[in-house]
Formats: sequence, C-alpha cells, structure tokens
Amino acid sequence: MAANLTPQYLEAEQEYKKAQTPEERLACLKRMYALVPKHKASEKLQAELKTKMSEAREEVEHAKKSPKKGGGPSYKIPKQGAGQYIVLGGPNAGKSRLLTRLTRAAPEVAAYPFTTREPHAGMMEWEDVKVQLIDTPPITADVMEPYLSSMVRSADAALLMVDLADDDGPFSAQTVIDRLAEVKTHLGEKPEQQDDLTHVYVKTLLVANKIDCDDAAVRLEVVRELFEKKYPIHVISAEHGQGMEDLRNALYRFLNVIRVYTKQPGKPPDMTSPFTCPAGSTLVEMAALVHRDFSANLKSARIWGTGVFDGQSVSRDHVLHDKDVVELHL
Ligand SMILES: Nc1nc2c(ncn2[C@@H]2O[C@H](COP(=O)(O)OP(=O)(O)O)[C@@H](O)[C@H]2O)c(=O)[nH]1
Ligand SMILES: [Mg+2]
Repeated sequence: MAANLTPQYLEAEQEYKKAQTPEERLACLKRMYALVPKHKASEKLQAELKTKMSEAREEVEHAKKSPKKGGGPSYKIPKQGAGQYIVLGGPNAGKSRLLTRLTRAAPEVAAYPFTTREPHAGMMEWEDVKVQLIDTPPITADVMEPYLSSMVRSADAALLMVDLADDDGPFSAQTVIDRLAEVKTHLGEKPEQQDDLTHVYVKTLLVANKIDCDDAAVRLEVVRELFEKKYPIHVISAEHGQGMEDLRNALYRFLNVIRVYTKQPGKPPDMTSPFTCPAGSTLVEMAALVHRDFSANLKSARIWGTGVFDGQSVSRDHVLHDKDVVELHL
C-alpha cells in the first residue's frame, strides 16, 4: 500500500473502529472516504470504503424499520481517548460535580437525589491525551437503571464515589458493589483463576468525596476500614478542589496505557496526537491500531525512545515504552 494516508484519515479510522452503532460507523466511513487521497494507489481502499458505507447504510435503515424491543432505553457511548471510566455511586455522592470539575461536560448538579437520569460523557484532559468519564444515575438498594450494568461491563475502569458528608456514605457504596455483583458485574481486579466467564471484573478506583464537610475524616476511617484492601482510595472535595490534581493523574495512570507517536520517513514525528495502547504492547500490536494492514504486512520499523538508540530498527515483537516514536514500514 502506498496510498499515503494522512493522520486525519488514520484518526477517522481509529474512531470507526471504536464506533458502536451503525449511525456512528456510517458517519466515520463518510469522513474516511472524504479524507482518503484520491489517486490510483488508493483505488482499492476507496472501493472497500464504498462497500462498507452501503452496508452501514443498510444497517441504519434496518434498525429504523425494526425498533428495539422493550426493556427501557439503552445507551451506547462510543469509547474515546485513552480509556473510558464509568463513574458510579449512590445519590448525591458528587458524581455530576466531579464531571463538571474534570471535563467540559455539564450534567446537572443538585442537592436532591436522582437529578441524573441519563449517562453523560465528558473528556478529561491529561497532558497530551484525553480520558473519557461517564456520569451515571445513582444505584441504590431499590433502583438501578437496567442499562447500567452493561455500560459498567464494557468500561475500561470504574470510579466508585463515596459521600463523606453522609453517615450512610460508605454503606451506600457497598450497596452499589452488591447490586452490580448480583448481575455478575464485579468492581475490582479479576481473580487469578476465573472459572465462570459470564462474570466480568472492572478495575476500580474509590474516590471519597466531600472531605471539606464536618466529620468527613471520621467517615473516611470507616471507608478505609471497609475498602482499602480492595481499592486504591483517593480523597477529594469536588466542590472546593482539594485532591483534584492528584486524582486527575491517578485516573490516567490507573488505565495503565502508554503513548506512542508516529512519524513518516524523512519527516518530524507527529507529537500532537499519540496512539495509546496497553502497557507492555508490542510494536505489531500498536501498529494494528494505526492501520489494520500493518498487523499482517509490517516489514520493519525504526524507533526513537526508551532502551534503544535513535532510529534503531526493531522487530515486530519489540515491547514499546511510554513516549516512544515509531516509523512504520510496509
Ligand atoms: N460540601 C461539598 N458538597 C459537594 C461536594 N461535591 C458535591 N457536592 C454537593 O453535593 C450535591 C450532590 O452533588 P451531585 O454532583 O449532583 O451528586 P450526584 O447525585 O452524585 O451526581 C450537590 O449539592 C453538590 O453541590 C463536595 O466536595 N463538598
Ligand atoms: Mg448526578
């Protein structure tokens, strides 16, 4: 392939891969088609895109004709950025306030419960990457929106919020854990041996909020006693800002991803939008994110970064590090 795809095209393709509905897929494909350089070398790709667009169009039409069967609304929020967190907690824990602090999203914040009915997504900036946070309605012993558990199961990680202004705060958090566990959705690390694959484990950070309130320190002791063996604990005041920068850093680090920048031969690297992949990824795993052709056809690569000399040629199974720059050759 010598189609010389632009970074904008590759970005659109990344989004296409993450798209979760036919509408999103179609929109991404249209962008990719608009961005593909129109010349001989890309004719095959153009034809492929056209076929995929007509398939996606059919899917969209089909979905319109046969609307969803009952079961309440369902929400699919396409993953964006370095990773997706689902923000969970009991009523009034401060979930929505947290999103208004860390992202540009503006969910309603209010002193009465159940203000948040629908999930809201926002992007948190961290250095040169973004992390997606999804605000959700509260989970209590009596109420859990039916769509929530599947959103938790597909998230990269969860943020469980505890209300330190309320004596029941720590126990409300336990209720969230228990309700999700009833539907085989577990907040916490995967056990070493997992026999029943219908159970899903989502790694979780616990955030104790409202440390500015009276007696918050006493309740924090309860939180530590109940949860410190199971979850990393971060203490904040979403209202007043305490602990927010530490939390921002922790949210990125907990995802355990690395950033890799790409460059084209003879050109400076594109340092504006890194690809992110799980720590420990190999060159070929990362290359597959850039373009699917790379996983089969990657011939060689040069790399600048950790543990290599500048421009060193490396093999497909070379393990990458944060901030490596790679030049991929087909
Ligand atoms: N004192 C104090 N109040 C907070 C803090 N965070 C949120 N609140 C208040 O708690 C109430 C519930 O917040 P909200 O974000 O709507 O909670 P949600 O139901 O979890 O989304 C609102 O009145 C917020 O202003 C905090 O850190 N300190
Ligand atoms: Mg809310």
